[in-house]
Amino acid sequence: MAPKLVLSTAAGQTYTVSENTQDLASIGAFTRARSQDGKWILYKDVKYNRPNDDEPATNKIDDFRFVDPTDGDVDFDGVRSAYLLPDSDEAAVFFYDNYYGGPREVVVSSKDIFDLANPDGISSMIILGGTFQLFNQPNQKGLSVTKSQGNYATPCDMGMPNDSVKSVTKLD
Ligand SMILES: [Ca+2]
Repeated sequence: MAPKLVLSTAAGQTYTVSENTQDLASIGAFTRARSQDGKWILYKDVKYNRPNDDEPATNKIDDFRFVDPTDGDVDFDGVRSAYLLPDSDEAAVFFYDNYYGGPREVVVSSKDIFDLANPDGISSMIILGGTFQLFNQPNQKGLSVTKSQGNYATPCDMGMPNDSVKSVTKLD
């Protein structure tokens, strides 16, 4: 089955997305979502809660929510962007803002993840499976922590100071 997220307006109009969509606000005012396949993240603002590229967002815990097929219809007032998590139990997703906001990078092995094009660094992550070691220097060097499958919404949850992760490696 292909990933599918069905969005509804308060008036009952629906719109279906099957891939990452950074601007739903220009399409309609969506207040409800249902995943027919795939695990998605809904955001209250466009571009995964970072409407201005140069400004890291000040996301709060209620500015996003996860939705998967077991949730059924989910009320969420203002679905303005949606992200489909990779269908993998081997990957991790690193986010540049708290609470899974902003630009993101999917990592499946060892990689330097700090990107100079971004004005800041990693602030949250989701490990879909396996164990990853995070380093505060490029090329898997420097201070590190090791984390396994789970959702890490803040730098505190990740065990690394904000914006300090520079490289990662997958351990298993
Ligand atoms: Ca950041």
